[in-house]
Order: sequence, then C-alpha cells, then structure tokens
Amino acid sequence: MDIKVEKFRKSLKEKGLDSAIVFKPENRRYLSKFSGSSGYVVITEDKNIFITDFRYVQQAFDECKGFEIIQHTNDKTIYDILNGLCINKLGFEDEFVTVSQYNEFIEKLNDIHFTPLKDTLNRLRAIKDEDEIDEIRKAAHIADKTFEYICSILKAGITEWEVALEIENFMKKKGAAGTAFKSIVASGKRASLPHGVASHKVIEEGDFVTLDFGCIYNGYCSDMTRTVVIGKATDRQKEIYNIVLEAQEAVLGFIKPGITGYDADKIARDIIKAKGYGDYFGHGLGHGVGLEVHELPKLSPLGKDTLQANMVVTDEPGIYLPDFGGVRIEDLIVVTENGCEVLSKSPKHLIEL
Ligand SMILES: [Mn+2]
Repeated sequence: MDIKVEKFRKSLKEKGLDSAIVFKPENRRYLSKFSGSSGYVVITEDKNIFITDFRYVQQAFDECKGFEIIQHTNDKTIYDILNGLCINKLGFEDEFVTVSQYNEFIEKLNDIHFTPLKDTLNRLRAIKDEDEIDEIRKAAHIADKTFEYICSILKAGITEWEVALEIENFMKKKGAAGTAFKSIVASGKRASLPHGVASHKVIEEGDFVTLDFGCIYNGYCSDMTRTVVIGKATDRQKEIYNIVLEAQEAVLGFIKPGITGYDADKIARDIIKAKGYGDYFGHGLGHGVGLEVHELPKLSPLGKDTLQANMVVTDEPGIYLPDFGGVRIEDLIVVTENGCEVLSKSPKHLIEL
C-alpha cells in the first residue's frame, strides 16, 4: 500500500472524515499516479477507488496500482457511485472545486456531508519521498543543461521570444514534458520586471538578462533563475549582482529543519536591506516545488511554516531597479537532516556573454 494514501487516510481520520474525493490533477496524481486529465480519486476507510470515464479506464488500470477502478457513465454517474458507498463525511478540496461543482455535489449527494479539506493534501505534498526528490533532481538537471546551452547562443540581436523558444525546445529534447511555467526572459530595463515573461524585445549589448525557467519531468517541476550580462558588466551591474549573490548564498548556509520560512527570508532580506536596496526586493524569498511549481511551504515575510527534511524549496532573492534592470538568482534545494542540498548546479558567478 502506498504510504502517501495511508498518510492521507490518517489525516482524514484526524479531521473526523471517513472519506474524501480528490479533483485536483496534482493531488490526484500524488495519490494514484494517474497522469491523465480526467478522473476522481475516492479514499474511504477501507477502499482506494479511482473513478474515470471510458477514455481513461485502461490508463487507470495501468497506472493506479492498489486502486479499484470504476467507470462512470450517463447511467452510473459519479453521484450514483458515491451514494452507493457507505460514507458519511466526504472531504473535498475547497480551494479547487468550483462553486458550480460544489452546488451540484450538494444537490446530488444523499446524506453525505461534503466537507472542506482545507490544506490537508498541500501539507502532505510539501514533504517529498526519495522517488519524488529523484524526479525533481532530474527536472533540475534538465534546467541546468538548458542554461548551459542558452549561454552558448545568447547574444545581442536575438529576441527574448527566440530565447524562450530555445529554452522550451531544448528542455523537451532532453525529455521534459513541457515547461513548468511560462519562461521568463527579461532583458535590459525589462529585467526590473520580476515576472517579465519573454517579449519580442531584441536583446542588446549591455543588457542584464534574467532567465527564469523550469520543466516538468514525470509530473515534477524544476525552477531556476540566472541573470547574465551581454558584454562587459558595468560597476553598477556588478554591485547589484554581488549583493543578490551574497544574499542567495547566505540562505544556503542557513537552511535546515526547524527554521521557519520567515527566518530564511529574513537572512536574505537583511543583507539586501543593509546595502540600501530593501525597497527593491519586493517578493518573498522562495516557495515549495513539486507536482506544482508553486506549492507549500512559503519562504517569505509571511512564512509561518517550519522547514522540515525532504521539503523542496527555492532560494531566489532579487533586486529590481526601475529604468535600470534587475537581478535574481534562484536555486532549487532540498532540505536535509542537517542542512540542505542544492539541486541547481549551474554556475552563479556573473557571466558576461
Ligand atoms: Mn521560483
């Protein structure tokens, strides 16, 4: 029996629920390994059920080991199936289910209390097992290879858009299913946009170029950022870059189980503040990464969660100066028993291309 399902069942019991239905694709995959795009995982006190339609039945049999597979049809709807189970309090993902789905379930379920799960699954997913870390490690490796390749083609005259296409193409050639998010290629003044997705701007001599990208490999995401300069860096560019690098590396030396997301963020923020750029680091330090590119825990001034071993998080401070440009450096890391392991291996010194 999969330990993930057992942990979920235990947390349902702790919440006074005897069952749950899972809609969200990432949660569904987490529990069942189903990689298709339609179906429900239903967990009861003694059953693991995967419910899907005709299109995905065979796939469910192949992928969802340890699950009873049930096909829903026009004559046997998801409501009929649920009403036929001996369940009373059915958890659902209130952060994901739409209002219209909610209304329909409430209307069509007989004597079953449809109860919010809140962040139950997100909390379980925050701590990875070794297999999950391996998939993320592979996704990070593809991103590293991609950065190396991009450095070989990046030059004045190419557009941000062309660079983003090269990133996507290269990652897929290396086995990725796709990008984990829209690639950020922000050059020159646009580098001051923390999330400046690639535009048709032509990259010019002297530009800072922020490259923030990642891929999905076997369902798991990677996320990394490097900032390079086209041509020789100015003293100002070097100054900003080195402050961000100092902040980013200080966090790596500090991350370990027991500290909070707030503590980690503060390490970087205090360094950037002390150099006078506190107002220009307007986002949190990082976030968890797994089946989704942004998941728990949060590393930010609002990060109350305590870091634990086997969490995978990013460390990505930045400084963004309007009308000048910006720098962000991001590594993907795993929290270990006594520190952290950096999964992103790309060089972090200021690269002048
Ligand atoms: Mn990130």
